[in-house]
Amino acid sequence: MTTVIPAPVSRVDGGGAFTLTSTATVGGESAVASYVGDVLGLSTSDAPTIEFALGASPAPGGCTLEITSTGIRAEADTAAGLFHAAQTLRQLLPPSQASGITSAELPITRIGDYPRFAYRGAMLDVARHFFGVDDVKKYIDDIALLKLNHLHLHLTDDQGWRIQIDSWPELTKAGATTEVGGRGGGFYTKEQYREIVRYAASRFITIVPEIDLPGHTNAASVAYPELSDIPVEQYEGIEVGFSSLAIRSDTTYRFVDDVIRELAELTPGPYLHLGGDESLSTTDDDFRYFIQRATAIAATYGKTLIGWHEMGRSTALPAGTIGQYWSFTTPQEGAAVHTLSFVEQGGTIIMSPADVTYLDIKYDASTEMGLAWANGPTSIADSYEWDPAAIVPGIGDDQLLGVEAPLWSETTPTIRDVEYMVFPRLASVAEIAWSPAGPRDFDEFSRRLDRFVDLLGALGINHYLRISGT
Ligand code: TNX
Repeated sequence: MTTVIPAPVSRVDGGGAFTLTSTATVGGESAVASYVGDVLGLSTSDAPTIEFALGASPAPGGCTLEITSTGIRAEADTAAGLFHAAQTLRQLLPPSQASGITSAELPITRIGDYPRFAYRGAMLDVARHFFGVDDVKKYIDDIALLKLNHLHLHLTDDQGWRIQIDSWPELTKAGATTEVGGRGGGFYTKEQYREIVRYAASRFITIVPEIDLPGHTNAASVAYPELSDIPVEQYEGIEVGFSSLAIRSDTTYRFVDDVIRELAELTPGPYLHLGGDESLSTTDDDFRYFIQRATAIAATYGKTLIGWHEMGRSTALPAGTIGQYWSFTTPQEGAAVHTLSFVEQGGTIIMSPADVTYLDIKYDASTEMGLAWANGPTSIADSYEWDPAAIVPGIGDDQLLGVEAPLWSETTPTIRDVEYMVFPRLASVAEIAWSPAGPRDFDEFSRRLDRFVDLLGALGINHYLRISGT
């Protein structure tokens, strides 16, 4: 019996229990030991009860967690692996002990674990509604529980531009004061953005920034009308696909160059996301011209580029550009071909099928927030019963970098609203990203989910109601 999400690769229980008390100590790898000490309210020591030891991993990115009658020992070849073992430990504790140990019984057990995919992500849309630094930090803490290791920030869209760019200062003036529903918007200064990146790194999470181009650019054109061929106005609605840049203007490429250069400087991680989705007001010729020119500029800043799958319409992508698939578990027109195009150009794929991973889709017809377009509603069972390697013929585990669950924020003005739509559904996607390939037993999963929901409650993470039991 395992209570952990994502399900570990192997678990062997020894029978009996180990009791952890408030006098227990934590030690070993210092970043992880002090994190666990903070979370569980325990002090650190050189002869600890809970030891995080750098050593061997069962497989890349993996860890071992052993609970014996005398103590707890995690071993991994990276600090990230130890951090993920710490998340397993947090989930094994009774939820009442999750933010401070008084006395907790733990099963004697040995868990050997490693991820199926290297990239396990969540996306937060901070453009349709803006979320401040503290909200994003809370979200980072939330998703770390599930061993996710990437947070994609959708930083720009028609409704707002959210990141300071020194060479184009109007972007965060006229371009940032709007959001859906008209509550005022906002943006991150460079220092605030760096703080988010640092905080994420302390949770072994890489920030993946997205500047969505050439569609989804109304806010940029409000700030700099010369970026658009047509006059634009501030926009606080939720339609998609109406905006585009001035594709044949050199000013547009000076803008792309400046923005990407400044963003690359803020980004220690390997990836920059350039969007490319739903450019419905850009002709096919213009789209290919733009993608070729913009990605060539972006590639000069030394990062691996990511694009939504439509970017695969271009056959001139920089080598290794990653495609993010957002069509359905049964691909819609063109989606499979565009996705395969990235692989043909030396890239890999991140799977975000909208009908199972979009966290802004309603859970059921009675969910007050959320959209319903992607074959919605999307129940927790729907989000659990699919396989990323069985969607696009020719895209199997070897072509997949990983899996990501996006939260688009048109209907979620606050981070509590975001949490409600995300939890517990993100647990399904996290298990698909981490645990070995199916078959998946939803009844068994939902028993683990009950306990996970109790943990969410204990940690003050807002969530949709439990789905089984009482
Ligand atoms: C589609 S799928 C979008 C977003 C919307 C979302 C709403 C994709 C890459 N783009 O612009 O916010 O649907 O669910």
